[in-house]
Amino acid sequence: MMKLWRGVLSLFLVLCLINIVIIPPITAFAENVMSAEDVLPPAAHGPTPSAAQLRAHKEEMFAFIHFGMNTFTGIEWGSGLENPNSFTLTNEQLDTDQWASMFKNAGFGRLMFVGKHHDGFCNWPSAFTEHSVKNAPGKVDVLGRLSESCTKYDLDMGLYMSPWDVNSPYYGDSSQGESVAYNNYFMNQLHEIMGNPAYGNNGKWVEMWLDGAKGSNVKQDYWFRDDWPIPDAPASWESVYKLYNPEIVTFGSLGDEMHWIGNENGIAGIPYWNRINKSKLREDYLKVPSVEDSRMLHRGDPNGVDWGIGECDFRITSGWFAYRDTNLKTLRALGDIYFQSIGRGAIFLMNVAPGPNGRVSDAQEARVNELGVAIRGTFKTDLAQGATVTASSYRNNAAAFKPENVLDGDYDTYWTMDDGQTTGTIEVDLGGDKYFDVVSIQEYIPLGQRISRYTVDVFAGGAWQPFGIINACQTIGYKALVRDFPVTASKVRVSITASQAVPLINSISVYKTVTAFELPGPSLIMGKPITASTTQGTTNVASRAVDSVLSVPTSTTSTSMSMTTPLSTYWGAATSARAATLEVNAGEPITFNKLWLFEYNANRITSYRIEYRNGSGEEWKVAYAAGAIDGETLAYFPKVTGQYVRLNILTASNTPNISHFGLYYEPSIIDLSVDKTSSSATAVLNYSAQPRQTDVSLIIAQYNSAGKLVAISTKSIELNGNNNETLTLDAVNTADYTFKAFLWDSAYIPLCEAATS
Ligand code: FUL
Repeated sequence: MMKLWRGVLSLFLVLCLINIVIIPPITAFAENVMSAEDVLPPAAHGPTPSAAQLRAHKEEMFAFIHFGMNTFTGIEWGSGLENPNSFTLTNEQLDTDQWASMFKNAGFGRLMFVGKHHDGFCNWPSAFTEHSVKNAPGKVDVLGRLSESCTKYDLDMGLYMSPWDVNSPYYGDSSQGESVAYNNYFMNQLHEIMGNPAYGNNGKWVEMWLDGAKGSNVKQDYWFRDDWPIPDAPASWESVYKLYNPEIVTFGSLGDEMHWIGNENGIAGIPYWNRINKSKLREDYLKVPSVEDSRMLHRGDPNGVDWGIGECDFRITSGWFAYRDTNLKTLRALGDIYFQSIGRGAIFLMNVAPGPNGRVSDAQEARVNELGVAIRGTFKTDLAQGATVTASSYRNNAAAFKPENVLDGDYDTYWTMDDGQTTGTIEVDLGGDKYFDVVSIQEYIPLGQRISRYTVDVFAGGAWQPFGIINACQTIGYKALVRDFPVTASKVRVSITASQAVPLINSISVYKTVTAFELPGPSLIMGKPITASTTQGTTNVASRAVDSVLSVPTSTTSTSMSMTTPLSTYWGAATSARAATLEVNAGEPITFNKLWLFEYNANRITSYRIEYRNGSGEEWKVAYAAGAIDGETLAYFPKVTGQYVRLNILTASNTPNISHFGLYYEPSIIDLSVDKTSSSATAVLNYSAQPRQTDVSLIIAQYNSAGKLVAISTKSIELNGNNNETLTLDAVNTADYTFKAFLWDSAYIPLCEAATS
């Protein structure tokens, strides 16, 4: 909490503001017919994860670090001809503690580090090549230093080694037959790393990451695994890394324990099965990989005979290496990836790229920290705790398989039914209205993945209503995070409608996301008549600014691998314009207190206002005013009502364009007011509707007539019911001073603000 406070305060200053079982009737009298020991668990169905795979599932968040020669030369794929002198890093500069602690604090369990990339330059002093840090001026053993830090912060380590090596003279050299030379070189390097206790977390590695990229027209066989692709090869890479780490898993695109997800956008398919067919992928690899194979990697295979885990890799910026520290993904974009990877039963694998100074840039580090705060904030309070659970039936009425097991926090206890029963419902009574937008469900995969269709409903406003627009409720697997717009409901029901064998569910939880992860809901001005003061051409017309529901569900039937990009259409002003208005007639007065804006090209608009009025001849009133949009802005303000609303873009550094202009009303928001007396000022916060499970900070600040901050007072609050809060600040002087009150959520997103006039 202290940390949060410090964060809030510093950000503030920087910004310069400034068990009761309800047994269903059929089973009500049947408890104890058989004791737990008499009733056997269901037999495993299909493939099951190994212990090492289960460990990977449970870690959920993996980090990637690309750092190497490319960091210094500013390219993505090096030529292998680079001079080691270009690698100017010094031991003093390198801050691997920053890398490791940043990821650990944000909740990552594993860090994948690039030992060597396609250019072959080794991040450790390899005895087998001259193309390594040993010949760079600083002679920094980056791998060694990172290993120390991962050991210190206890972060599991995975080793990325590019099979494709454009520097090595052995690569493609078949003079000894079967490309022996390169395979020996690669294995020597693996011995060098894996056999050295100075490398790895406490000398151990949990994953070997073998990148599938290979240049065209290169002929080089890889002795990947004992049984594949050359079963009678004299040795295999696998035999080396397993020698030192028997539990290690392999990442590859060829039906390995861990596999590529089929894109580099961090997104698993719908449905997504943790089942694949190794033999099919391997067979095709030797021919031409087919679209079918990519689809198998993206969605798994419901009939797959091997357990496989997709890693959804993506970059936090636009490059794998640091040369482009641009297009830093917004917190919301990271949240969407989180829900489309972990929320579909796959792994979130995010790359961060430290710069040539050996540090992750402040901007990237701040974003990783925010991500950690947002995830912790979202999953901190399970609203299903203390709920009562009932199910349509449970296995032989044995307590060992009772519905309450889904709430007990024990991974290895689950609710299941009798063998052969492939449909059924489980209902969680939250004991009163709760406000939430995520239902998390886990299938007990140690006995195999089974469920292929289900629905989630919530009891809201006296009726059952469908819930879950994003995950389309097909598979569950390790975890399904079913999302929808925030709802107030008292019960959650999961109905399994199709399953390959009797379903097993070990957890159901209910959460309210922090603001930064919320789905915005349909905007009040979506599809309404809109006019722009200026438009570029006939395509990027004003209506495109109000045409999207954000994060619309992906089609469940499409065979396309690409994701919908709901923000890909936009309104654009005429090229020379640096100011513009977008005016909407909502048809009737609308009340709104929340704004969501996305620029199509980030960082162009430098100041704007949201204005409203009721009659077309009335003066415009300001609902909200701000500076740069910074790509995306989510803002809350005291509610206003008007039939006409407009986005008034006052200044821009380049042609403004907007891909989403949305206005919303959120009843749980908060009325914030601030009043001053002769010696103090008081901020009063009222929140009278649904509870929001969000840690927030109430802040009151005093400014002198020059706008300089002279006093500040803060209070940490949990918004968890109908309530109000008061915060008083002893004023420095109240004559011509102004006061502002702010409410910020735990990810430092401003929820609302009020000012004395
Ligand atoms: C790709 C490589 O070509 C990229 O440079 C990066 O390493 C990524 C993780 O895998 O195949």
